[in-house]
This record gives sequence, C-alpha cells and structure tokens, in this order.
Amino acid sequence: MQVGRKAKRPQGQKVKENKNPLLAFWRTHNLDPSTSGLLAYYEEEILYPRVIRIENQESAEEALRSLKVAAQGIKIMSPKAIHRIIKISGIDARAANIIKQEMLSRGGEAAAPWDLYKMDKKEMDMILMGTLRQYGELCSKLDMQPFGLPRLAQKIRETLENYSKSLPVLSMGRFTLDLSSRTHVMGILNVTPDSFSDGGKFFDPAAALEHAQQMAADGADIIDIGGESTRPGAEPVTLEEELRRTVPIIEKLSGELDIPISIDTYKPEVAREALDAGAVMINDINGLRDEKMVELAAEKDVPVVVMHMKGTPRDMQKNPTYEDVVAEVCNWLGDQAKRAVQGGLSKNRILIDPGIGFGKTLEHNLEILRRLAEFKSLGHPIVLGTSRKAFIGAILGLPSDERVEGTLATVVYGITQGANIVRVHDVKEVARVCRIADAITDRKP
Ligand code: HH2
Repeated sequence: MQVGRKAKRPQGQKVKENKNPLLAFWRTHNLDPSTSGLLAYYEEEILYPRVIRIENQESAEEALRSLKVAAQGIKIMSPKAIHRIIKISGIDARAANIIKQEMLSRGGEAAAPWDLYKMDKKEMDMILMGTLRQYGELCSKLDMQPFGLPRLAQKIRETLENYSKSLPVLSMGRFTLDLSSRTHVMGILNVTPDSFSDGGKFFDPAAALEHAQQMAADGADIIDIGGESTRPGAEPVTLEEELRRTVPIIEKLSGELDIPISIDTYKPEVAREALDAGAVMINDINGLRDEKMVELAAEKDVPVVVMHMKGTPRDMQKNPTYEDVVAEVCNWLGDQAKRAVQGGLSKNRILIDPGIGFGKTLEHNLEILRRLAEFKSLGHPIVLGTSRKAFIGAILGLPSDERVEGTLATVVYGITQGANIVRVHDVKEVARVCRIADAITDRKP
C-alpha cells in the first residue's frame, strides 16, 4: 500500500532512492528529519488519509493484521473499529439516565428526548452510539444496575450478535441449505388462474411441472408452490380448490426434483396436505397468525417463512399507514417469532419476510428495502419478495412482464443489506445476479 505520493525532485539533484516516502521527501528537499521537515511534508499533502471500510469483526482484524499489529493489540483494538447505532423503544426514564451516563463515560453517546432530565416521564426512546467495545463494557455495567437494566443488557448483547452472526444450516427433509454461504433463490410457481404476473400460465399441471423443472435447471434452490393469488384485491379460494390445485403437483414434483418444495399458503389444512405430499417448508403470508399453523410447523419440524402483511389481500392496499414502517414490521415479526417459539417451533426454523407490497405504499416498500439490514437484528434469515411487484412498475412505468431489470436491482441491493433468500419469477437472471452480488459481498454480514 502506498502511503504518500512521491515529491517532485529539484532538477539535477541526485537523490538516493528510499522506500520510505517521508525520508525520500526530506532528501529531495534537503531537509533535516526535523519538525520543519515534517511540516513541509504535511503541507505538501503527501499523505492521503482515506476512510476505510470496516464492517465486521473479520474485516477489522484483517485491517489491523495488515498493519502488523501484535496479536494482543488486534484483540484489544478490533472491537473498537466497529461502530453500531442501536435504537431502544419504551425505556424507563431512570434506566435511560443511567445508560446515558454509562455511555458518555466510555466515550460513546446516548441520545434521548429532552424529557430525560425531567425524570417524570415514564417511557422514552433512545439511540445509542458506540463501538462494540463500548457496548461490551456498558452491558457489563448494566448487569449490576436496577430498573430492568440487566435484562436490557442481555437484549443489547443478543441484538449485536444477531446483527452479524452466521446463520445455521437449514435442514429440510433430505435437503440442507447453508444460508450463510450464498444467497438462495426461491422460484415462484403459481398454480392459479389470476396471479398478478404469471396468472393462468402454469394453471395446467403439465405446464406447471415443466416450469418447475426449468426453474430448477436455471438455478432455483427452492420451488415455492402457491394455489391462491394474494395480489391486492384478490378473492380467496376455497380450501378444496387450493388443495386440488397444489397437492397433485407437489406429489409429482417432489419425486422428480432434487431441490426442496415450499408451500405458499396461510391455511394450515393446505400446509398439512402439502407436507404429506412432499413439501418440506411452509411459506405463510399470514405470518403464523393462525395458531394451528404454529402447531403444524412444530409437529412436522419444518422451516416456516413468517411474512408481514397489514390487513388482508382484499383490503391491504387501502391507504396503509405506519409511524415507522421498519420498526413496526420488525417488532411484529419479532413478536410472531417469539410466539411461534413459545408454541413449540424451534427458533432456527423461523425465517422472516417484511412482505413487500402487502399493505405498503411505494414509499414504504422503498424504505423497507433501504433499511433491510435492520431486520438482521432479529437473528433470523431474511426472505425478500420483490419480484415484478407493482412498486417496480410504478417507478419504471412498465407492465409486470417487463420488470426483470427492476427486480434485479432490488435483489442486488437486498443482498448487500442482508437478504438470504430471494423469492422470484425470473430464476435464470436472478441466479446469475446473485452469484455476482455474493462474490462482491463475500456474504459476510
Ligand atoms: N409475495 C407473493 C406471494 N407470496 N411470500 C413471501 N414469503 N414473500 C412475498 O413477498 C410473497 C409471497 C405475491 O407474489 P406472487 O406469488 O407472484 O403473486 P400472487 O400472489 O398474485 O400469486
């Protein structure tokens, strides 16, 4: 790595080359290695300070190692190289006061409303700013404090760990998916007459089978089969009809495909029959609101995608409002995951999905994408379903069959922000894009 630009040598002057740019500069300018020499060096702007990218423990250690810092120094300094900002909601004012003092005394920061100093306000939000090192010390101190602070310390530790942890290998039936290794592609197979983008195309079983085979050949890691459209305004279909559409296809495909099949349904009865027919994963757009779905997933020990939706497909796009869409969706997903665990489902079976387009405006969808990384705080793999959706059409002014580039842009951005599985129609294009995005990001959180 070059530290400084070589200074221009005065004409005719013979100067011995020296690899150290500072010494070389002194010599070319006939300067002593003294303060004046140093000043001239800096005034010439030979040094090039550069903001470097350190995102995680690994890149922090690597940067220090490349400086030849001693092993002990790397251990001490690397947690200081990673800065995190945490928002805490509904904190007791007394607890907030202690946190503020503890953060400040460590050189960190804690922002709170002015009311903090009145001490009569019951609850408030706070934003903490600090290095991993400062958080570690803060939490050790909070462990000894009153007002629920030991519990909060535990939550802060968990959140920081979740944010950059490696995900477990997902086992499902005879398949395993290592979600930390790369982005996985979930190919959409809608066996419906009315889905917003491919409605009617694969309603015929022969066409559905052929399309699933093609998606597998194009690089799909999972095939997600749905028998009811959930596009805005869609009418629900009967249980019998949904079963009739999906179960025979799943039976046939599970014997033929060498990748797992997921059932896209919010009806526990459909999920049960689909699992019996060979599906090994549930994709629930209703986010496990139905207790029976939790019971089924726990009984069968299968992974479940818990998706957020505000309202129902019939009314979800009628003026959806949020105070802070990311906070609300994130908290709701956290609650649903907790409930599912209490209901017997193991924590590492739960995947979360912010539900792009389900009770969200264009701005909400963009905000969720922009801040997708915040969902990593929950510690569950993130599924992202942007494929050909209306918000892409609204920006580009294009119909659903011309939204592939728009979809690719959201997939790449989603991957950089932590998406682990992307649910898409255009498998071939997306699988290629994922390989490039994965190569760039090295899939490290
Ligand atoms: N989107 C749709 C359906 N299921 N599941 C998850 N987990 N995430 C999503 O974003 C998601 C989903 C809607 O898309 P599509 O299946 O293409 O359309 P339709 O509901 O009209 O069949």
